[in-house]
Amino acid sequence: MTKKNAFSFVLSMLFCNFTRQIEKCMETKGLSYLGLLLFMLTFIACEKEKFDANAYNEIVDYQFLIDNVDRNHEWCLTHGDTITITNSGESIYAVQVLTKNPYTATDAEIAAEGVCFLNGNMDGGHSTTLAYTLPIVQDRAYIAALKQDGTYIGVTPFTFGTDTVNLDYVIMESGKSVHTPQPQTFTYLYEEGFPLPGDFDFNDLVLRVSKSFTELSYQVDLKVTVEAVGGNYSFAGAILLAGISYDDVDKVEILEGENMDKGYPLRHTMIDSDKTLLRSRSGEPVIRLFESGHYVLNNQLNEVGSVQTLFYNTETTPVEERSAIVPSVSRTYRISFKNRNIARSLSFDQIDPFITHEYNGGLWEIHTYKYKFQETLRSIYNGKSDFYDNHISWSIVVPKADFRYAVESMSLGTFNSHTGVTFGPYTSFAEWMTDHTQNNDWYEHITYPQLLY
Ligand SMILES: [Ca+2]
Repeated sequence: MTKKNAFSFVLSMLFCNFTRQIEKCMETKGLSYLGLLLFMLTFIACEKEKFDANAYNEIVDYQFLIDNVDRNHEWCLTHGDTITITNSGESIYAVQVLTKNPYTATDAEIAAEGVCFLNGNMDGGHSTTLAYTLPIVQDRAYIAALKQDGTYIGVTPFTFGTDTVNLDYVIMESGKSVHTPQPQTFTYLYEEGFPLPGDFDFNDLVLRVSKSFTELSYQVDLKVTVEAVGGNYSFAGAILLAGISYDDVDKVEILEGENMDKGYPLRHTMIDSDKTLLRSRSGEPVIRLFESGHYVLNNQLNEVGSVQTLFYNTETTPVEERSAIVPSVSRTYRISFKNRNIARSLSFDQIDPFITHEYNGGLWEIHTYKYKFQETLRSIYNGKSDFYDNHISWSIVVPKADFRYAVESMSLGTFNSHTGVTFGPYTSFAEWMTDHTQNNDWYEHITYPQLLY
């Protein structure tokens, strides 16, 4: 029995839904003294026929691959703000917030964009307020001014936190040509099985989400790409737009015309609707992505008529009947809001892709850490989400479009406080875990590229 299986076993004890097999577990290789201690704790919990939150959290702590996780960790690699941009001239048609200077950098991204419009402000000029999100290590960004035909007039830098910039009073840097900025794109990593601890390789689902703007100021496009599915559990996927009312959305269209899981032939058990726009339990919009992550990447059923749950795009040398390399799958969801201010203020902070899966007779949701305890489609916790409040996340949001995730079963980075040894493709990930104020750019520093997909 592997360490992972041993702990799944212990967790099963914790949830008191199987016959006890103590002798078998005592013989388990790899179950350490602490594991046994935790096992006894859970055994006691089972004797009381109730869930022991302390024992559960000790097991999660033990199974997580890094000692001494910072108790104040919020798993956050970005910061966001709004900025108001004004000008009195007629030549500027649109403004953008860019992550870098497109005259010099080849990889600038558009973090926000708005058409200037008359707002009745004091000097009769134009004013627009945009929400943007940057990597937490980045304090400087750029405002770009554009003509109606989309060509760049110039850019000016600003410091994160600036309230207002009047383009009449700044020097705009310009040049002959720009490297065309791309829509800002984040990578979302998921560990399967919550509330069970897994191997925390964070590749059980890998999504890329980019946000862009259309000519019509009340629309936002979210391009979603399923890059990898490196897990065994079946799960469905959706996106919660947090802090927005369902009633503020007019419609959501898929530009490619069909769902990611087009033709899914089995019964929908996780998200029991075919509609693209759903309403959360608390009245927020939810975009349905797919019923089966595995089916998105391989729509051929196996001989017995079920979805093939191989590891997709997490093993560089595929093993037959275990893993495969397949093309990623993308769809663009065009969200039409009823109010353009909501469209322009939609930030990455409010975009919460989540997965839902069956466990212990219920349907659980795995959200980004900020929304860990959201009960978007169903009630799960019955008011007891505190039981699971252990500062461990089953999801990481990386503010990088081409972030390289770990290969199958490999942690992003580990740290053992007894030996002082760090290991993994991103050793500074482990250091970030032990102190959330340090190494907030760990994803930019690859230690062992051979451990990455
Ligand atoms: Ca995995």
